[in-house]
Amino acid sequence: MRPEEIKARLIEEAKRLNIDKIGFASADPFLELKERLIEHRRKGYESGFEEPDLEKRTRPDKILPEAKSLIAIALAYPSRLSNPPKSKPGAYRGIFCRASWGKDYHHVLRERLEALKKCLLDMVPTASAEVLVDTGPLSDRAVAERAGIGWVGKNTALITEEFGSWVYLGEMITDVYLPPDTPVTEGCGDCTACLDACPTGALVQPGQLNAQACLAYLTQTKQMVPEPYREKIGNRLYGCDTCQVVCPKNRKVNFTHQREFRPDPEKVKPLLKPILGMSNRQFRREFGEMAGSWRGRGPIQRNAIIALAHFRDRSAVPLLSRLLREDPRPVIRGTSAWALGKIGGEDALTALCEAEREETDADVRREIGQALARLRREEVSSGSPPKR
Ligand code: B12
Ligand code: SF4
Ligand code: SF4
Repeated sequence: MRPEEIKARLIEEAKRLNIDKIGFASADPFLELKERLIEHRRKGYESGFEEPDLEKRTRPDKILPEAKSLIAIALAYPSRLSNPPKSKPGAYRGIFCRASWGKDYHHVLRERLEALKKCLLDMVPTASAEVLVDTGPLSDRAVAERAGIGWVGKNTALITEEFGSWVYLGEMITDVYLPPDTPVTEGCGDCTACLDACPTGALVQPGQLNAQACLAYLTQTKQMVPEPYREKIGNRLYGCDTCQVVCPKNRKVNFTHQREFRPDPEKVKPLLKPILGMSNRQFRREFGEMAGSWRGRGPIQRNAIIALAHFRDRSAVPLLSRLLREDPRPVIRGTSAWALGKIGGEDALTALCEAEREETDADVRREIGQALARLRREEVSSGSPPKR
C-alpha cells in the first residue's frame, strides 16, 4: 500500500474509534525541545515525574529503532459539571481537576491507540509500533504540536482549535513512513490571562513552567506542602485548572461526547470529611478509576485537610484533633496541626497543647509549635488573655 493510502485508512479508522483528532509527523529528533529540557533541568523546574533520560525524551528512535513516523491523537474531555453538588456550611467539598474526571484517560487513550496499531499492522504486517500515553518518555505536547494537533500556549498547554486545551494526548511511534501534517501556526497573540491568573507565579515566562511552584504538582506530592503554598491550594484535591479556565480559547468549550470522561459530581467534588476516614481499600473503591488516584489516598487526604483549613471549618476540629493524635502518618499529623492553627478556637488550641506533650516526630512538633504560636499571637492581638 502507498503511504498516502495507509494514512487515509488510519484517519478513517480513527473516526470509527471516536478519536477526536489525529495528526502525523516525522520521528526526527526533537532538537529544539532538547535545548529547552536542558535549560529546564538547569533551572530546577522539573517535577520529577518526567523521564530523566533526555536522549530518550527527544529521540523517538531510542524507543523504537528505525522509527520514521509519529501518529498523535487527542481526545476531548468535559470542562463543566452539569449538576454540581452544592457546598453547605459544615459539609464542604474539594475538587478534582478536569483531567481526572471520569475513567482514567491512560486506559482510554491506550485502548484507542492499540486499536489503531492493529489497523496499521493489518495493512503492514511487518511494521513495528509503540504506543505511548503520558507515562512514556516523549513529550506528548511536542509530538502533538509537530503533528499539527494544536499549538503550545503560554500556559504550556497544547491548545486545539475545536476543543481548546481540554484534550488528552497520546501517540504511536512506527517504522512505517507516513506523510507528515503541517504544524498549526495559530498562537496566543497579546493575551496573558493565564500568566496573570496563576496563583503561584509558576508560569515563569510565556510557555515555561516551574513545576515545583505549580499547584498541579504540589497536590500530587507525598510530603508536607511547603507553607507558602498551602493556602493557595484552597480546596483542590488533585491538580489545578486555573490557567486553562481563564483561557479565552477554552471559553464555552465543553465536550461530553466521550462517555468514559463524563464526571460523577459526587466523586469529582466530594465531601471532605468522609475522605479522611477512608481506608486504602475504601479509597480505591471510591476513587480508584480516576486518574487522580494514582498517588494513593495520602496526598488526597492531606489536601482534604488543607481544604478544611481553607474553609475555616470549625465542625472539622474534632476530626482534625483525632488525626493529630492518632494517625500513624507524620504528614497527616503535621498538616492537621497546621489546619488546627488556621481554624483556631478553644478546642483546636487544647488539641494542639495535648499533642505538643505527646508528639515525638521532629517535623510534626515544628508544625505544632508554629500553629500554637499563631494562635497565641492571635489571642494577644484580639486582647483576650492567653489561656495556656
Ligand atoms: C510532568 C508532567 C506534568 C508536571 C509538569 C507540567 C509541565 N508543564 O511541565 C505537572 C505535575 C505540573 C503537570 C501538570 C499538569 N498536567 Co501534566 N504532564 C506531565 C508529563 C508527564 C511530562 C511533561 C513534561 O515533560 N514537562 C516538561 C516540559 C518542559 O515539557 P512539555 O510541557 O511537554 O513541553 C512543551 C512546553 O512546555 C514548551 N516549553 C518547554 N519549555 C519551554 C521554554 C520556553 C521559553 C517556551 C516558549 C516553551 C517551552 O515546549 C514543549 C512543547 O514543544 C506530560 C506527559 C508527557 N509524557 O508528555 C503530562 C501532560 C503534559 N499533562 C497534562 C495535563 C492535562 C496536565 C494538567 C492540565 C493537569 C491538571 N489539571 O492539573 C496540569 C497542567 C499544568 C501546566 N500548566 O502545564 C497533559 C496535557 C494536555 C494538553 N492539552 O496540553 C499531558 C500531555 C498528559 C497527556 N498525555 O494528556 N504535568
Ligand atoms: S496549573 Fe495552576 S499553579 Fe500550575 S501553572 Fe496553571 S494556574 Fe499556575
Ligand atoms: S490564556 Fe491567553 S496566553 Fe494563556 S494560553 Fe490561553 S490564549 Fe494563550
